[in-house]
Amino acid sequence: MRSSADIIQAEATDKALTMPEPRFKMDDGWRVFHPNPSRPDFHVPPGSVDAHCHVFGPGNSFPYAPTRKYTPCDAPKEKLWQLRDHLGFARNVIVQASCHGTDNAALVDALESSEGMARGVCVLAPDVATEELEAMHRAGVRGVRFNFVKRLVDALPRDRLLALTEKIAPLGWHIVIYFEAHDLPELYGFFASLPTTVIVDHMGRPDVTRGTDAPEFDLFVRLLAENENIWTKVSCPDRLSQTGPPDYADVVPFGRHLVERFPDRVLWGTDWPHPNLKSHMPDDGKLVDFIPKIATTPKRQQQLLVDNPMRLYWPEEFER
Ligand code: 0GY
Repeated sequence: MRSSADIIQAEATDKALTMPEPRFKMDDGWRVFHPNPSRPDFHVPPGSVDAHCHVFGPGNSFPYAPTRKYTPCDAPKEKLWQLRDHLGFARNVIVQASCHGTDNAALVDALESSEGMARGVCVLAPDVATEELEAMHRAGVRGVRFNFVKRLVDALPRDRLLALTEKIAPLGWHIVIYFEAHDLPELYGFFASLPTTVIVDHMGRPDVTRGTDAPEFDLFVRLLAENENIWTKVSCPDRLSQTGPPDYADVVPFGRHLVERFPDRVLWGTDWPHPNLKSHMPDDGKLVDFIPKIATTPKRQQQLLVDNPMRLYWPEEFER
């Protein structure tokens, strides 16, 4: 007869066999996404799109890039689909995060298992082959991200970025740009020269303590006013706010200003699983409750959450 010690040992062995050791350990102090987000009070319109979110790994199947500047917790596609359903969204746009470098395998895997309900934005190496781009297009990739945030990446030189712009042209992809407000003066001319639709992440990351009439935000608004091909995501109050959750009150004037001024060039996303947040981990339900504060009428909400992202990512299904 087996003793209880033997049984415990056998169970431990079974567990070790079924649950391989994680190959990657998340960074010390890494904040894991909210385990149990609230159900939002705000009901998003039918067909809404979460137009900025990520998948991370799992690292054992989709290793994190050797060049990464952080190692996150795993945030697999199944969790993302659960969150989508819980919040009342229908679709996702998944953006390749810097921890996966230019290996878009986790992104493509998520797109392929989404039954057409997710599109993607990838990150490319300068020498990417045309066949690779075409395969990503078939999987649902519709854009490339140029990241200028120095703590996340060493940005490619501009001539390389322009060469990539030419490579994606035959596919009709757009460009997503991520930068911090203090770098905009230097990057302004480059952004204005991009020939595709261009989408700026997280409102160009304003310093919200400086108010909407500060010169930095003014410059950002000018970028959109002068370039009709440039859009922005009115996302990440959790990343920008100093007053904090659950209201993120200091971010409201920025989001509202952009939604009112450029109603057909704004997108919204959760930014799940919220990489690199230091102050707190947002409750995704409360982030959804932020939406009606910046898009204050049903018409604006429909544009922000359905019409604009559908026009860009699912034009074949958009019939307005
Ligand atoms: C950030 C936010 C993000 C990180 C990344 O590529 C990335 O690692 O995108 C984000 O997407 O919001 O500032 O760390």
